[in-house]
Amino acid sequence: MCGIVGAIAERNITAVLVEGLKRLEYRGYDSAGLALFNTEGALERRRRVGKVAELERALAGEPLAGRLGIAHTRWATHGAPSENNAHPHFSGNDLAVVHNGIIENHEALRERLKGLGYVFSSDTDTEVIVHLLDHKLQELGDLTTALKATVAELHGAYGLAVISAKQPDRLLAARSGSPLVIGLGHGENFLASDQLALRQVTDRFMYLEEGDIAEIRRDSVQVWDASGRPVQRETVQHREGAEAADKGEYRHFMLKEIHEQPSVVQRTLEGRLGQQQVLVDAFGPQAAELFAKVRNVQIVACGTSYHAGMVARYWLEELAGVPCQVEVASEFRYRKVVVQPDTLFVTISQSGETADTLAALRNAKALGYLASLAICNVGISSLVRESDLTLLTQAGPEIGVASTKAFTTQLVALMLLTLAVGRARGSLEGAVEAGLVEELRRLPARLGEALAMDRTVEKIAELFAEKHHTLFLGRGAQYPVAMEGALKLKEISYIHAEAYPAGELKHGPLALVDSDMPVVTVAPNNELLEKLKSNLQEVRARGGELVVFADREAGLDNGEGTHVVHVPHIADALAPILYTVPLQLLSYYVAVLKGTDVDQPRNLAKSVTVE
Ligand code: HGA
Repeated sequence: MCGIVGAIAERNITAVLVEGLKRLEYRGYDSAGLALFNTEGALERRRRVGKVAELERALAGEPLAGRLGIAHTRWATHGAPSENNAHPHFSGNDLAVVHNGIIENHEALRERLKGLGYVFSSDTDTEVIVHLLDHKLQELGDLTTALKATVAELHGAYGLAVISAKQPDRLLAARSGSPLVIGLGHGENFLASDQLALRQVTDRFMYLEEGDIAEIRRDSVQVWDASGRPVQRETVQHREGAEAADKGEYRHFMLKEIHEQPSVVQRTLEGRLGQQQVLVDAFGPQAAELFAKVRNVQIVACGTSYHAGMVARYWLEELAGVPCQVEVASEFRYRKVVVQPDTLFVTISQSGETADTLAALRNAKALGYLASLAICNVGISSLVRESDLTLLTQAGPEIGVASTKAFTTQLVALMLLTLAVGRARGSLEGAVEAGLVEELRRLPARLGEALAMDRTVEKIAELFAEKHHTLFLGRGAQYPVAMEGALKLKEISYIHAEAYPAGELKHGPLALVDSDMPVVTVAPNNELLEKLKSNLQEVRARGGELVVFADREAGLDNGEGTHVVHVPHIADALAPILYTVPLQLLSYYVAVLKGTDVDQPRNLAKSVTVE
């Protein structure tokens, strides 16, 4: 979602800010802007609706130079995506703020500030922050002290960056509910909402924690914690992953990330498999003891991660014999929940900053769960920090807004969880675990074979380019895979797509099937195949065009209106992971044919850090 970049240096930092914004572009946004303390000693800003390229064009026409500045990409929550609403927001001519998040008491603050004579020039919640800060600054005289007093009055979530022409020796930051990281340089320092934005200038980072306020100068950084005490935050050095913001030989990040799946799945398995069993300690030192007590599992997640959780429900009940419930976080967090004794609370999120999932975890803490486990792709995220146990997926930064490699690595992590819980409870036979461990070792190679279907799927995609609707069918653990397939197609090709458990077809959706509604089915070679074959007949009988992804041994072949794509053979339990790949490729190629913005689909954003 929104991105923040800031810098204080001895050189002109305009290019650093613009490059930082570009590196955050993948998160999705509607406008961008920056403000600099210019060479004449005044604050100046440029803002544009649309892509960072628009802002760059504006800067090319009217250049801006300075050694202290803040920049922002906005994904509107309060007020339309317009130039007036784009950040940075100013109070007078000498104070500027950029903000990620939502200020919940903005209406009350706005009324109060209007009463004090402030005139608002935007519809955003953010503008109350800058005027309140100005008011405090006039009262208290020092910018850092004024920021501390300001945040004490804000309700909601924020990551803030602040500069003032009155005290141009510092860049200030405040974090509550929205991540911020300081990038450490030599004689210069930086700030961003994601370290990716700063990989061009440093590999040393200091992550701010909830409630922290930071005063960043050219050659020093001072942090205060939520209680106002000065604290030292650890400096971490990241050596790998600088290349992640680069598409390499691929046309889109999404295609690159689809093709990375064999290697990131391999990385997710590394260090977690023994000879014949999953290494439970991978989940944390107390995991073995806790897992032995688990009598229920509650999974909470959003979007693609929710689909991963739905697959895990089939695995946990079938293989580990544990009752499992799965719910979307935005529902769970506002519902009165009855907690069964000894329930493990599992959250799944790529970024670990998903607002609804984080809120659900925070609520769950008071409800008496046995323990919380986060399955997450970002080790330094809030979700990880606030959970008792963690299993990190090793997908690396995911830039395409439509999640691909994060999903398959989440599935791998959830299979590891299933096996670990099953063994700890004594409900999974050693031989079954050993067999699946062996299959997991082979999984990266199988995924590589599935990627070799690339060209075949590209051809099949032509069937969809002119269609307006698509139905996805699956049975058992392939039903959530069908849901994920439908979500991908919706997200990037804007074709209306729905997923149904195949057995539900005749209870309603069959009425919609005609030549404008192709039907996509995932049909591995398991005991549900015969039933699925009858469902397919039902579609053919109504003139619907069928695309079936099936095991070679499934006994399904091409026919009139039926296109069968053979998927490499795999053990049933792992089929959901493998069958995801051709569905990702399908949505990708349909989107390419339709000419949509594959990596940054309209209206969507990566890492949904607002409610
Ligand atoms: N509420 C602010 C910032 C929005 C945001 O953080 N989006 O991710 C606005 O609407 O400008």
